[in-house]
Amino acid sequence: MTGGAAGAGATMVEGTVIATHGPLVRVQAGDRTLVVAARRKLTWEGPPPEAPRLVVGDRVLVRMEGEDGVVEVVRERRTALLRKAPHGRRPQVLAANVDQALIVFAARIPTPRRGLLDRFLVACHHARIEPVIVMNKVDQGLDEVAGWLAVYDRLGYPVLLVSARTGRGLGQIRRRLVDRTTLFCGPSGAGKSSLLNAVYPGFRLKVGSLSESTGKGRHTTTTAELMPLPYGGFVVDTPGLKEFGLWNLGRAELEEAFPEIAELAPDCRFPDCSHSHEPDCAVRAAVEAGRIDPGRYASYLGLLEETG
Ligand SMILES: Nc1nc2c(ncn2[C@@H]2O[C@H](COP(=O)(O)OP(=O)(O)O)[C@@H](O)[C@H]2O)c(=O)[nH]1
Ligand SMILES: [Mg+2]
Ligand SMILES: [Zn+2]
Repeated sequence: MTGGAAGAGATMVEGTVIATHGPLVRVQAGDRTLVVAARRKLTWEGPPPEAPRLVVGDRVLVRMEGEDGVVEVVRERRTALLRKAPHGRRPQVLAANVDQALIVFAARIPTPRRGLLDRFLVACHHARIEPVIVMNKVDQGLDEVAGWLAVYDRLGYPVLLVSARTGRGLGQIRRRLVDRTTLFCGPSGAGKSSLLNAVYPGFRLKVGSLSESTGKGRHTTTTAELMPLPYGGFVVDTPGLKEFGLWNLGRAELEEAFPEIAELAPDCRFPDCSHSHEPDCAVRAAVEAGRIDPGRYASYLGLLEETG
């Protein structure tokens, strides 16, 4: 680029933020990966975001002059995955524009926990991210989870039965990843890294490291990274599930995230029934009659205590 008037020779490039490093961000624009600065006063399209800081997944416009680029404009976020910061009063955005979450559990080891699954389904609902339940390690047998998988199937959640070890179901995962931004989440040891490596060996993620499975070790980063897929789309592997969501969760939103409860709520005696102790509660009646799964109801009651 030759000199001239300010701005001459500049081009605008659109891309996706795949990592942030302090003042620098890495942006994927087609086949190109750019490392650029972010302008201090960014222009945010759409309504002001809850946390106006660039995060992975943000769609941005970069002004390029030769090799140098500056992020100037951020597109409106379609979705924002929020988490409660450990001591903060403000939410942290973990990733923007995530389309779907693959919630990965192991069929037997480590023991899948209903409470975690339901918590994550609520977080997805809250963030308007489509959840997909992935039961990995089906080579270990399905005896322990068959019952509750049926519950989620009946509620309309997609449930995939897969095995990173035998390759079962990997085609279904691969098809779901194309051209979308997908978050992999689930407890440590469930096989997230194994599944990612199996669907795209180019990731070469470390599998089953002790520090990761014991939690506290080296894996203390809270910033996610987006990994571009060769067939279009991005995936993001995340640290533990407990880090997530339930920011500013109100009682009405909690109820909405449990379709089988929301459906019966109008039949309760009190319009503001919490379905925990009130008389003439249609939800409790349905639990007692076996029409609402007791595990789901237990998850609801647990989360009810976290609502503000
Ligand atoms: N039997 C079996 N083991 C698996 C499968 N997928 C992963 N594993 C094992 O489970 C352990 C944890 O896997 P990893 O991918 O690190 O889990 P992550 O913590 O969720 O990323 C490793 O020892 C893997 O070899 C599977 O489909 N079947
Ligand atoms: Mg992992
Ligand atoms: Zn009720």
